[in-house]
Amino acid sequence: MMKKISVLFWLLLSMLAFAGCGSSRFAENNSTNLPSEEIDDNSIVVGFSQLGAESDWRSANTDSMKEAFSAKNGYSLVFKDGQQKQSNQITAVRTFIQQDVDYIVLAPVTESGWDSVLEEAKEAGIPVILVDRMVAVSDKSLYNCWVGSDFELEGKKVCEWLNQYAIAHGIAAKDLHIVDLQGTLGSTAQIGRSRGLNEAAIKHGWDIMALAEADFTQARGREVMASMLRTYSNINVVYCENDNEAIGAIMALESAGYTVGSDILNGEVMVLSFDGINEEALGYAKEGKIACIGECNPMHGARVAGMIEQIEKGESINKFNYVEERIFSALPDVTEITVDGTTYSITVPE
Ligand code: GYE
Repeated sequence: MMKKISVLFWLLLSMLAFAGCGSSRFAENNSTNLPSEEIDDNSIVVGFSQLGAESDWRSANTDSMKEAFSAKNGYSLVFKDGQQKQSNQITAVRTFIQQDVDYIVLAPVTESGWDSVLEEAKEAGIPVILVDRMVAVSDKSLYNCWVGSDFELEGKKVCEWLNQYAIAHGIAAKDLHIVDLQGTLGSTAQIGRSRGLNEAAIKHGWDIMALAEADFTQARGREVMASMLRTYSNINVVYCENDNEAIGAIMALESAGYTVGSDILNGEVMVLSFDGINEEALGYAKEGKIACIGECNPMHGARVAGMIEQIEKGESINKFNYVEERIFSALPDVTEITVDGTTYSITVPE
C-alpha cells in the first residue's frame, strides 16, 4: 500500500525539472517537495491540495494539516497550494494520482467541476477525503468522506444574533440597511453564509441593499466596501463572510469617515463576521467593533488523520462530519440565541 518508490521517482523527476532554477522557483511553485529522508517504508503518503492562502483561517488550516501529516506521525505529505484556482487544484490531484499517493485530501475552492478528476482518482483506487468546502458531484461515491462546518447554520446564527440585538434595541426591520460582502462565489462557505442571510432577510423583512464578491480577502473587503459606500450612504450593517473581509471593510469605513460600532440608530455602522481565528478580528470583537463573529473552526488536521486511521483499519466512516462551533460577541444585550430548535449561548471573546 505504501507508495515509496513512485514518490521517490517523482521527487527525482521534479528535482531534474527544477535543476538550474533558483530556490525562489520552489517558493513560487508553493509545493512541498518531499525530502528523501522523510520518505520511509512505513509512512502513509498523503497528497493535500489546499485551495490557497487567502485568509488567516486558511493559514491556520494549512498549519493544522501539516502538523497532523508530519513525518513523526508516520506520514509523508505532498502539499500543493492551488492559489485560489480550481485548474491548479485539478492539476495537483492529477499529479497525486500519477504519484500514486495513498490518500488524496482536497480542500476545493468551489463546488462544481470536480466529476472527471475525482473519477480518475476512483479508477486509480485512491481514497479521497474532502476537507472544509464540499464538491457538487452527482456520484457521492467519488469521495470517501468530508469534514467541515455547517456554513448555513453559521450564517443563521449570526443573523439570529442580529435579530435579537435589533429586538433588544427597538430597531425596526425596515431600519436595517444591510450589505453582504460575499466570499469566493460558488464556494460552500459563501453559498451557506449568503443563504443564511438571505433566509433571515426574507423571514424578518430586512433590506439587503447590495451584495458583491470580496473573495475572503482583506484587500477585496476594503475595495468592495469602499465602492459600496460610494453608491449608498445609508448602509448600517455590513455582513462580511469572513474576518479578513471585515478587517478590510473596517478600514474602508473608517477612511470614509464612518464610525464602526453597534449604535446603529445613532449613525454607527455595525460589522458582522465569521471565523474567529484572526487575532486582530478577535480584538475588534472584544471592543465591539465587530459586533458578532460566527466561529468557523479550521483545525481539521487531526480529524482527517483520524479518518485515515479508520480507513486503514477497515472501519466504516461517516460520510459527512460537521464540527461544533461557537458564536462570539462582547455586547451584553444578547446572551443566547435559538436556531432551528437548538439554543446556543454567546461566548464573550477573551
Ligand atoms: O471562513 C475563510 C476562508 O472555507 C471555511 O474560507 C472556509 C472559509 C473561511 O478563506 O476565511
